[in-house]
Amino acid sequence: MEKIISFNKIKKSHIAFFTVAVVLFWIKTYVSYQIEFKLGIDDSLQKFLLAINPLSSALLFLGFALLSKNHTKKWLIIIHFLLSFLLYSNIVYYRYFTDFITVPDIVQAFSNAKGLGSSAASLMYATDIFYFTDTVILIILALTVFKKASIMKQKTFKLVFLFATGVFLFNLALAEKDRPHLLSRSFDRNYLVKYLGTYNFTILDVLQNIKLTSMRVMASSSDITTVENYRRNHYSAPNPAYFGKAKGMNVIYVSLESFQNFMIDYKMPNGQKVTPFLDSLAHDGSTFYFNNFYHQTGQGKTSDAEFLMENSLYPLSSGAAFINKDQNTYQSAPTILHQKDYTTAVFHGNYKEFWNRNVMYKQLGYEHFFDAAYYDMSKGNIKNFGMKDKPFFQESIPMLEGLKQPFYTKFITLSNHFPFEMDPGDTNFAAGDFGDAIVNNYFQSAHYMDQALKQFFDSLKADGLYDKSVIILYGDHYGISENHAEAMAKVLGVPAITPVINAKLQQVPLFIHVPGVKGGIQHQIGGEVDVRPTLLHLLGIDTKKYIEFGSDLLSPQHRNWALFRNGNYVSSKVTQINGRCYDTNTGNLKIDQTACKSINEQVINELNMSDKVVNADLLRFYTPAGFKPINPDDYQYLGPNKK
Ligand code: GP9
Ligand code: MN
Repeated sequence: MEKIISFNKIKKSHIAFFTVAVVLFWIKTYVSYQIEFKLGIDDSLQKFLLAINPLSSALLFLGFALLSKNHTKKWLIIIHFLLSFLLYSNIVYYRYFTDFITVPDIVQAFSNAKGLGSSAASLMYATDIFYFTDTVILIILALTVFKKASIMKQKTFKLVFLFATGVFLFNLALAEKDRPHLLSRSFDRNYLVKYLGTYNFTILDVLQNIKLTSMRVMASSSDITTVENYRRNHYSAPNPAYFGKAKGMNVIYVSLESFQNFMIDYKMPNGQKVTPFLDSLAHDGSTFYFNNFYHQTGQGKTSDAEFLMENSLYPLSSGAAFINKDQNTYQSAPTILHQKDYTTAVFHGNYKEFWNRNVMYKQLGYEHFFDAAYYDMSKGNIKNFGMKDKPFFQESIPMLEGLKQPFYTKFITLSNHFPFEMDPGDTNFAAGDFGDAIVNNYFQSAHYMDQALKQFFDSLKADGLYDKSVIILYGDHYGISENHAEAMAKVLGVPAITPVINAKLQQVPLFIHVPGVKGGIQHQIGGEVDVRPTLLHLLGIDTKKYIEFGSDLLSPQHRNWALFRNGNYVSSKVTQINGRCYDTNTGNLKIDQTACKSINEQVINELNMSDKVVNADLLRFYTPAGFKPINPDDYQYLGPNKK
């Protein structure tokens, strides 16, 4: 009898309904942490933090529903759904990017809406319905068991809120203890989520964005002085053997979509080479092939690689500079060369709004942007985001030939893009057999891209441009994310992907061909930020007066390490990953963990300096001697029919 009475009481209590909502949400979030995200949980404190952080968020956010006296249930369900939606969006995003969504990403999603559909769909599974079942359960409970739940007192809300804040502060204190400066040095989103949870991470991210906006407003011309001094002390003087060897030549950049360095010289189990053309460049002796070269991109992917190569500045720690910093002042390579009478142009078989390129390219000083409007985008020619590489190069050649020389141009390929699918008839190269469809496809699409590149080079040789142009090919970023570690271990023939192997998988190939200059395989360690000084020095332009962060790869003073956007780094001796120090060659943890300290300090300093320049738009206070500040309105990308 007593039991029935108390159950009747519970049915009428909003706080009981609230508790059910919190518990369901807590369990779901915790389960998602276990199955969807690879957060690298190392010890029992971290396990504990991971278990309580979804509780503190559930209490806090769902607690707001208790503010509404008359519609508590309705608000609980709405907030529950919105949080579930945020969680699920993060899950889908993580499956591809191994990263979490940030505020700038949401802005990006709107600007990149075209073409994202098929990518996103291939990351969603029928079983994902699980992430919304608890919301459905809540709706059913609200209409049945808790139909008559009565109004709750304000006092209860205050208590819940106090309790939630208490749990959160406890969570934060433990996290700070385990990982000091967690909030102040938020380079790595993985950490923030591991310690504070996905929802609190989103709140932090919103605050961070407000901070960044105010940084620009507060900055003054004196801030650039520190950067100038830093720059002066970190300049790698050009190598006299190469300085000016490409003076007056054309420049042709090719961005190789998602192309990783392990593919060079890779042979399928049947002995077939995947990229025979690129392999031949690596060994022809007249092309520089950098085989210890790393991508340094963040969430801006292809556009971050462009940003690094063109400005020698690091991309943003969150979001894409192409979208969030499109009004900054830049002194980019195309602008520098345009002021030396180069024609500047980009070729890309996708719509010009993608990655906000149509706005950003004006800031970077590009005169021409040959986007989708210039290509035959009919069905057979496109896949994924846009043009297939073969028709793309074929149709580009006459447009390239039409440019006044010397020119500085960039070609952005697309076929080797996630999920790496090919249309029937586009390749006869057999897919891999590594037990993972994405990884298997990767070999086919890379092979197709390789053939397209060969065809492009053949055309350049036929029309004589090959002998008058510096050609730079680079992989923009990884193609196969950490989520495919099992298959990648098979691909590489190793028992497992260790942290150091994973770091080395961030290597992308870099090729530089300079007519008349002997090349060869180059082992020095570098990253995308280093390409601009390397190129400008080859073209005979000293970079001393420019604010840039790269170190000329061919300079005898080259620093020989590469940092990643999250603060990890690789040097010839040590590799630092998430605060741990490894031996680069053996892959083992160093017994002496302080061995990583000295380069780590340089890395932190370097990222801080670059972030200052980009976040506070400091180049607006600095004009290199002889450089004319650009006016973006000088450029208009109106399409082939309007001039
Ligand atoms: C789209 C292309 C691909 O235009 O640059 O972008 P990604 O997804 O690799 O950043
Ligand atoms: Mn890309």
